[in-house]
Amino acid sequence: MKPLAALRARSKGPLRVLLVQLPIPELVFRRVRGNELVAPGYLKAAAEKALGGRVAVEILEREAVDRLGDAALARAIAARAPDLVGFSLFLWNSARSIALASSVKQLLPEAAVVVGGPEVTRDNPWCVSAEGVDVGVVGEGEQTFEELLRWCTGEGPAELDKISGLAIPGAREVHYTPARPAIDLARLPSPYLSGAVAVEFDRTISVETLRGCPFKCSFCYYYKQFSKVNAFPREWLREHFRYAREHGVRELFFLDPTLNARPHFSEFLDEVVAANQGLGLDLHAELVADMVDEKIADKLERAGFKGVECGLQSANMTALKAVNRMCDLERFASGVTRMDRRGIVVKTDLIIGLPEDDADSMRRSIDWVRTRKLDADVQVFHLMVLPGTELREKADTFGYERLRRPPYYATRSRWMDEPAMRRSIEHAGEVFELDFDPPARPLAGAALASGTGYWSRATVERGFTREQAQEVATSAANAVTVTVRDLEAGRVFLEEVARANPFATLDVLVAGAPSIDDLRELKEAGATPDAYLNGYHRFQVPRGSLVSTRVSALASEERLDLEAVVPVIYEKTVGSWRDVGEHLERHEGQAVLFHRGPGFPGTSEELVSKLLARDGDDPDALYFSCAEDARLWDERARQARHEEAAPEAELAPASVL
Ligand code: B12
Ligand code: SF4
Repeated sequence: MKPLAALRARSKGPLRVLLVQLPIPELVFRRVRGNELVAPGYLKAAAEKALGGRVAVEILEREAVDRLGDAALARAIAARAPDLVGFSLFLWNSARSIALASSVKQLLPEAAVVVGGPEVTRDNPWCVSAEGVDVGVVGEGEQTFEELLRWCTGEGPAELDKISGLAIPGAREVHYTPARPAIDLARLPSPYLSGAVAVEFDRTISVETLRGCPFKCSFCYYYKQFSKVNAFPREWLREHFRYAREHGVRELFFLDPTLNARPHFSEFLDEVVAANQGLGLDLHAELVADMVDEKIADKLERAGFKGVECGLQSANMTALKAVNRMCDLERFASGVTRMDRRGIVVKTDLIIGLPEDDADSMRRSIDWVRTRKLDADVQVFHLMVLPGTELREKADTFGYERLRRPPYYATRSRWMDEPAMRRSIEHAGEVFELDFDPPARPLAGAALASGTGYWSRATVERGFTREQAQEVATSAANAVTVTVRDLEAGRVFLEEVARANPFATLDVLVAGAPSIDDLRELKEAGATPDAYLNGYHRFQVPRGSLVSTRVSALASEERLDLEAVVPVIYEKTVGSWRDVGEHLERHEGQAVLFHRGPGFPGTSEELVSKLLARDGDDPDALYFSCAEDARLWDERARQARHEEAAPEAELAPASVL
């Protein structure tokens, strides 16, 4: 019997449900920001409200989803012995989640797997037809999920396909049941107020006040996901601010597609001003800048908005018209400037590759944003032909060649080929003096955290066997730093880590005196070509480069030959102040790593102060193997420059392996 049907036939105890939402992958192990478990929170709260004790819904905690590698995650899921596992699929996690579903089934063959989220659409059947998936939920999920769970507990219609909003995999194709109409948001319990999710370390909450969007930009899925624009009840806003006050929240993100696409926005802002009075939350939202006049800008400031995102996408009106996007360029610029003057940081978005945009018009758009000073914070995206969008339906008319799997990039249009797209991104980088999504530096410094059941950092010495590697590989984190001190043992180790964790990112530091071929071989051994970052960074790296496995060299002698190919970090064990000075002098302008020798006389405070006086202008160039040195360096050198903390400073140090 298939798992779903078997669930319906079972009789005893509550149905155990586990919800899993994997984060946006990172190149190095760090505290993940932004993986707010809002969707699982809604689903849990709605299911428990409707089914009471007949279901027990658990959300796999951030400590697990944000950190574990593929093998450890499969075990963590199986250990909870759920009857049903629900995955939230976004383009950054869909391939990984689906592979994970299949691994979970091997450990737990009776468990049923349900997928939902913006990847599950009628034109994107691959994520439902994949092995390991039993059923998909299309669009707004709460009501459909509730009915599906009822079905699993033996209630409701005998046939599954009587439930609206499902994608049911068949032998040949996926069968879609009728679309689910918009649900009554007044009945919906909140993920936060219900206690389904808690405030995390970043003290942020994400709140919707509207679902859907009245605009219909053809590249966007926001307005297609929810069948109409639907508002949450008025008290919802005040209740969430009250919750924020009681739970020490510092920042609130509105998830509404377009916060000001509503009648009476000015009155809505009055309510926000009142709710945030005396609380002082930093607020963030997406807005249409054209609709921000002086009065609205004043109210945004008074309400506590610190950051807003405004999509310009292109300054070429023909391109905007081709994607049904309305914009008045002058009003857009005035709106952004008004907010900017009030200290609200405006993120202006541009998209490269829209229909009717060629290299010249893209160049003009970029230059326009620059000359109008709309680039205080700018994001340049590459066009994604997203599932469920009108643009995908019309893709052939526009001559799009595109990736059929995430991130669904357009690689050619009638107006631009791939080299032209790459040049546009380069041009944007030059004009805005930005490196978009720069990779985090290698974690060559202090030892990293190991949590219960996983490791994120390992040093492989001679004598480490394949059997040992196989055992260790199953508890790797989702991003690991491996220092290789023996080439053969390192190769075997990396092979096993990559095999057990095909979506992991591996940062490999090779010590000794490797040749370029050795480095190549290690990169191949640790390759995880299916990892999302390889697709995501496609336009920033040479064609075919593997981003998810990075190899750097740890050298004690000058290696100019390697410097042309990989990052090189010069390491030295220092026993005196003189050693420190010599190491810096010898490697001026290069990255250096200090190991504290046993007799080194200085405290962390002294070492960091001296180095700051000397080399404080490039915090990224200095690494420390002593955790306290690294922490202090980070605190002083970066904070002096108002920079975000380096990833290694964010997690408590502990040794591993
Ligand atoms: C917050 C947000 C982010 C956050 C991260 C969110 C996170 N969880 O980590 C940030 C700001 C980091 C982000 C970044 C990006 N985002 Co974004 N983001 C959103 C946003 C605004 C809200 C997501 C959300 O929580 N919604 C609220 C919940 C309730 O809705 P939901 O998640 O869809 O869940 C409902 C259903 O889908 C369903 N459901 C969901 N999961 C499950 C699971 C089961 C089992 C079931 C039954 C049902 C179900 O039920 C839920 C309740 O109704 C959405 C737009 C939107 N309004 O949804 C875009 C959206 C998710 N982002 C999108 C995109 C494209 C991006 C970027 C790739 C943009 C870019 N070009 O760089 C980047 C990612 C960068 C990268 N490195 O890849 C797309 C994703 C499309 C897709 N196919 O996945 C969306 C849909 C917007 C769009 N353009 O149409 N994003
Ligand atoms: S791009 Fe923005 S304005 Fe356009 S449909 Fe999507 S959410 Fe609405």
